[in-house]
Amino acid sequence: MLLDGLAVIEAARARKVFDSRGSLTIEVELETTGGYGRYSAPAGASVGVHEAVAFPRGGVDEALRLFEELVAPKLVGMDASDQKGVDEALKEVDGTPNFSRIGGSMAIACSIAAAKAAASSLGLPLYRWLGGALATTIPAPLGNVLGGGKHAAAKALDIQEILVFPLNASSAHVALRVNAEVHRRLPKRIAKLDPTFSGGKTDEGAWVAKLSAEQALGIVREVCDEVGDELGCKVGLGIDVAASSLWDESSKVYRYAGEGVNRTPDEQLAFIEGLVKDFRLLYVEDPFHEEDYDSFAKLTKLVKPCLVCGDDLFTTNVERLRRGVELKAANAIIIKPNQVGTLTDAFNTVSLAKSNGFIIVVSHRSGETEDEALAHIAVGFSAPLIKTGVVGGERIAKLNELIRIEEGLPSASMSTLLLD
Ligand code: 2PG
Ligand code: MG
Repeated sequence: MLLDGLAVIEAARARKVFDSRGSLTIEVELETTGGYGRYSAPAGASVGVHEAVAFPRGGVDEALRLFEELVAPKLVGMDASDQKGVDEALKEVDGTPNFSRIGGSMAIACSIAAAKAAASSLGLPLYRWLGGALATTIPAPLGNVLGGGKHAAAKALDIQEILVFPLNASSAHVALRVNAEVHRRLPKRIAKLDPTFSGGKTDEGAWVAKLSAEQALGIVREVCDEVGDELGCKVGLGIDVAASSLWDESSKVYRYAGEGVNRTPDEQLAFIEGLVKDFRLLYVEDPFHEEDYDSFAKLTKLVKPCLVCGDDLFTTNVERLRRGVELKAANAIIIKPNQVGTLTDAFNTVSLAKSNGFIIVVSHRSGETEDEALAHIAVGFSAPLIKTGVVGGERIAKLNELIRIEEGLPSASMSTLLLD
């Protein structure tokens, strides 16, 4: 939809800002005739090899130089409401298959800033601009409460994230409260099992403790059941193994350094299947490394109705998802717009996922900015789940936005899932 000249980009600016890890990132702002949009790019730590390259050689400074030289002149004069056109222009300027010239961070900052500028030009909230009348579902928050892997500074849990999510919350407010309560009650339980626990947190605000996977899942399961009973809401439990970070390609084993255990792919399959059964897991992300579609398929078949979700496996990439659909390698997919660099590409992947019955999980990165747009993207894409942590300003920015979106949307209903 073109907005009668209201969304013509009149000025484009980019600058260096900081993310939640204190690392440099790119922020872009676009001024249109009748509106304005700004977005700053997040960054991963456990990065999939098939993701868009975050920055060109030469880093943030080179990205900024290319913005001035190539990107801004191309964007100025375009219509921000022509999202496809803007995203194609970014690809054209870049000229590589993975944004290695201008950087995926620059690309996604421009792409989402354009969507925000278009929404603002038309006087619409971003979720409405992206999703139209269909955008009525508030996603359930999937939040990381206990973690380790590449998100912890010290040796901790080998599995990157233990995640909780409300299954039948009556409102966004209740949903957020459920996750916050689980997070709040964990330290006491952790301290009983790990005397060295001193309240440390991962990059995403999850507690860091020296526990085995079974110990960690045991206490989180207990707390989920307790909080669920008190707040009248069933609480689902899940994990993000981020198994590519554990995989040792030369010896073909998963190395659990914290536990001092190595697992072959078959042992890994049996281990994860056991965790799903023992702890009633309803969500398992990246249980195998990013090339092992076959093991993903075996697990998906074995643990139904548990969601088996591909993050590094798919990297929000439509071709990798197509292969996953053919091989029945998963039944859920993480959608991280910065993995592909444009909203259009993320949307194309979402469409393929939905038409094949995959659950989409719109997700933050471990290095985040204070931007709230992810909440709008999740609602706009009608995602049943949004993965964006539980605590910390950059996580809360998205979570609180869900409360505001719900308030402004009389037809809103909270997503409920996996109740049968
Ligand atoms: C993940 C993410 C977010 P990162 O693996 O799902 O939790 O981590 O941004 O480091 O890839
Ligand atoms: Mg992941």
